[in-house]
Amino acid sequence: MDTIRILVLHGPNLNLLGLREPGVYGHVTLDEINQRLGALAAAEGVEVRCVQSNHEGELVDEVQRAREWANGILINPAAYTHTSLAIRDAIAAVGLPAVEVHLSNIHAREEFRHRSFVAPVAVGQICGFGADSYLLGLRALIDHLKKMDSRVRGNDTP
Ligand code: CA2
Repeated sequence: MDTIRILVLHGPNLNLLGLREPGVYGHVTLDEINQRLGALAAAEGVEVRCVQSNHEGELVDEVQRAREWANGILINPAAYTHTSLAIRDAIAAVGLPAVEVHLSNIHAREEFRHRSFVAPVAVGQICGFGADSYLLGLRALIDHLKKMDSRVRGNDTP
């Protein structure tokens, strides 16, 4: 496989991480998360491009553009997780493997956070591990992409 390229998408308000409400979302900033993802990606020989937007349409645009350059998508849709049919449809339409991540355990929070529009079109969901959810998600996505590639090449080991 050529170099694996992954789009990391952060949804609305995640630019405030570490700066507001540390009791809920921790002290780690979005820049620190992106640096940690970059370090893991470099160690794995993978490229990541990190984008944050507060706008649903921009997130949809990024998902669509990813079709031209990325092999997979790591996404924390934030509040759009629970509302956005548009982001879900974009992920389904581009057909790139996506892993959904959340800092908090959305299933242990308010009922309105339990439903994810994105989860049914994702490879899987990782939540509740704070900033580590992103690193676990990136590892899971890289492993998934490598397994897909080895299946295509027919050198999959049982
Ligand atoms: O736990 C997560 O990662 C969430 O995606 C975070 C979203 C929330 O709506 C989801 O239900 C779960 C909220 C992100 C807001 O981030 C902030 C960061 C600092 C201060 C205020 C908000």
